[in-house]
Amino acid sequence: MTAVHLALGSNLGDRQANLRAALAALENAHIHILRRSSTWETPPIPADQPHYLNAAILAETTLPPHQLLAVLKQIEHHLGRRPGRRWGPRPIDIDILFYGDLQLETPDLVIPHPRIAERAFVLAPLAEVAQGPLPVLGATAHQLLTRTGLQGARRIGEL
Ligand code: A4P
Ligand code: MG
Repeated sequence: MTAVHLALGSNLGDRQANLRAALAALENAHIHILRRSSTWETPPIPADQPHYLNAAILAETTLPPHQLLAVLKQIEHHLGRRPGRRWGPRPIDIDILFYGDLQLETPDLVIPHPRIAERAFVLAPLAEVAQGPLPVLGATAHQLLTRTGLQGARRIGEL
């Protein structure tokens, strides 16, 4: 079993329902959720799209990294995501933030996720499920969040 941190985002349709459906689908795919963050509402980057709901989870899985990515893409497709522009609006996005303390750079999978340290929409929920120093990065999510500021992210309730 490997401990993995995943980030979830939704800015189309019933955003909270999309996040919850993703959690149920993860459990069905043998990705066992150990901790879940609150739901956060966050301003979109880039700005020309609806606001996001974001969340983060700590889970454990026996799936190797690329199989985990394949399962996440299947779940995204199942929940209605279709290919669109990069960083464009989507009913669900599920990213691998960390996979144990693995460092990986392949054309289709980079771990840790490259943009964690600069994004409050990732760090604010992550800080709720990852208390200690983050794998590879060394700092805690809370410390990184102190540097970025909340960037307009606000906790809106339970996931
Ligand atoms: N990929 C590489 N590494 C990873 C990883 N660690 N986890 C590849 C997941 N995927 C990874 O992703 C594009 C490709 O990245 C995948 O095919 C996979 O092979 P995608 O989900 O299809 O497209 P994307 O999400 O638009 O691209 P990307 O680069 O993952 O974007 P980000 O950085 O995730 O940004 N604003 C707010 N407020 N909240 C958000 O959640 N999300 C984004 C997406 C932009 N702005 C946002 C939010
Ligand atoms: Mg993504």
